[in-house]
Amino acid sequence: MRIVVLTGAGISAESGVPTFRDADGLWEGHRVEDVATPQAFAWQPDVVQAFYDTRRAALDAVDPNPAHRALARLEQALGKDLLLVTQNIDDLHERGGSTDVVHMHGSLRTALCTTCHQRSPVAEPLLADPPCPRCGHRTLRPDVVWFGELPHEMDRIHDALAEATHFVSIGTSGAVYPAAGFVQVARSAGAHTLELNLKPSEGTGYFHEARHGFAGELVPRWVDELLDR
Ligand code: BV8
Repeated sequence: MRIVVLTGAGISAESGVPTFRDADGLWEGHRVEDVATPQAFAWQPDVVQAFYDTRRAALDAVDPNPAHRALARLEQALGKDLLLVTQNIDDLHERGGSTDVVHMHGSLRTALCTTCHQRSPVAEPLLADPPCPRCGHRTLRPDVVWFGELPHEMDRIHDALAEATHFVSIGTSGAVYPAAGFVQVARSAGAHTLELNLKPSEGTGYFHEARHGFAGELVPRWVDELLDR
């Protein structure tokens, strides 16, 4: 078995991290283009920095849930035969025990310097405009992939999709590309495709199998099944 797992905001919902599109979702208070685009950062950097500072601070008040921990168990069992790809910028996979997580849309825990292009752990809110610990310039931005920017590690992801025997999508609405297109890539490479989501996603029709419910229940049950088998 060579498995690629893709996760979205839904896997962190039961931990208390708001999703994007559900009611009271992140996008409720903000228009995507006002906070998650390079244009927005150029136009109103303080609003954008505050948006991500708030989400970063909120991470200290939440914990991983049984779905995160079940995927860490799966990594233990499968090692390199599992590639865990997340669209999430929270650190709950790592705090749940996963050690090799591809953050294709970036992370809240690091900052990116637009002068020296190096990453560094975030030590204080970026709204305070702290100097880059590497080059000293006060040009740090959130280390997230905004709309119109290329996601990270796309080659590694596509190589794994081409080899996969199983592709599993957890807690994502399938509304944002290129992540929303992975199921088709995996399926055309011969993988069995499974959706674990609260309700049918926009791409639910592309999956061989779909189980709908809470990730905190569906994911541990699926991992147990797989490991028993
Ligand atoms: C790019 C980081 C090109 C920031 C994010 C093809 C067609 C159409 C449009 C495009 C296309 N290709 C590209 C585009 C444009 C765009 C796009 O897809 N637009 C959409 C809106 C149509 N894509 C891009 O711009 C991408 N970049 O294409 O670059 C390029 C090429 C070469 C060179 C340069 C550039 C970049 C996209 C990444 C943007 N950044 N995040 C931040 O976090 O603030 S996207 C962000 O939104 C998330 O990371 C995630 O990807 C997406 C949110 O989706 P989900 O995670 O799925 O969350 P959502 O709330 O929507 O759904 C939650 C689901 O969970 C629901 O289904 C719900 O039912 C379920 N659920 C809830 N609770 C539970 C649950 N399930 C289980 N248990 C529960 N308890």
